[in-house]
Amino acid sequence: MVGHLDLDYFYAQVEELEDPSLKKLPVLVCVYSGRTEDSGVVSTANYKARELGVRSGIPISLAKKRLAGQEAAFIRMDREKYESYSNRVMEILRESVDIMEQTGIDEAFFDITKKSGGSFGVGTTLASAIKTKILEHEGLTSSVGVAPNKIAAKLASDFKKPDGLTVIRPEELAGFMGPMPVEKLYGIGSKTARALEEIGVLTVEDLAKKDVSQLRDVFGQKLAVYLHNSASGEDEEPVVEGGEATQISRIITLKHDSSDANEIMSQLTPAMADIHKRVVEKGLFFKSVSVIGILKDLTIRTRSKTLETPTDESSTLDHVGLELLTSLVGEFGELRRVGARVSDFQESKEQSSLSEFMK
Ligand code: DCP
Ligand code: MG
Ligand code: MG
Repeated sequence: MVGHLDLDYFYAQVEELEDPSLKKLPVLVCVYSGRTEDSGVVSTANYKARELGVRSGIPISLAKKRLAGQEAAFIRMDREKYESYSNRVMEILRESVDIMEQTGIDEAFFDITKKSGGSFGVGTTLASAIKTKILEHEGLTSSVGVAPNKIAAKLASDFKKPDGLTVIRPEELAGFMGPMPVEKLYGIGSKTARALEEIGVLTVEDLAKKDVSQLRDVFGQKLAVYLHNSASGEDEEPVVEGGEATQISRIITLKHDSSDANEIMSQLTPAMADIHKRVVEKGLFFKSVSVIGILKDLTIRTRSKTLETPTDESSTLDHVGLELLTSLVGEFGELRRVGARVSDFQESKEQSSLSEFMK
């Protein structure tokens, strides 16, 4: 049983959360390129803005045109802020499921086959509890799909947005996927969609009716098999722990609840060494360090620090870790569980400002 979770209008929702007065307005989170006052693109927009024709990827100048005469909020993108919300959300998800694979800043696949015991009823309850936990702890709404495989789970999370929960049982798979336009299938871009249209394929059902030999001439064997299988709801792709590394973290349960930073640190050190090993294996340099504390009432508290320059040194991880941990227990007292996380990766110490901007 596979789930897919995607946060709703993510960057804009974070901005609304931090300033609720924005909720009544169209909100646009923008990446300003700095050339002229309006040059740059809209990174995302809240649903009010979308109703007025503003969406991710359009130029800010076009968005201004579409919103002419309206009061609207144009906000500069603050990726670090969204990343810290994202990390906490992903931590909640990771703790609630069997396996979790993050695939973007606001989305992840998860496997709950064991946790649900294979029952879609239990799966529905689990998915709903995850949504509630994210809302209660981070104030964010998300949309979740649960299905027998990844392709269908992703379609399901997208099916009802915002704040949706769509569960597709195996016997509902064909009926759910069939009427969807083929572009909705993962990996089918506009070019493939056009080629499919030329052979009379518009919907997933049309595609499922073609057999591999009919598709092979146009797409080659490999893509033909993929297209046929995904349209038929056959997808055995497993959910793989980790996924795109936007962060590396470990959480441990303390031998007993403690507010003594040095004592907690001695238990956290092996987990930090493991994080460091994974960083070095992947050839990454991190710019942010966080310490996560889970209190006795199971609330999660985090302290993060952004470094001046990216590093892969374990000594930095250790001393920043201790500093953050000291501040965390100073404010919240006894911890039950504790974790560390590095994030904001760069592949080398000196990354050009251009590639930084493109990121
Ligand atoms: N994003 C971006 N540029 C894009 C698309 C997305 O910068 N062209 C960023 C901003 C989004 C975030 O990634 O908030 C997540 O992307 P989604 O596609 O999940 O879009 P949203 O979360 O904004 O909206 P939705 O409610 O449709 O998920
Ligand atoms: Mg989203
Ligand atoms: Mg997304």
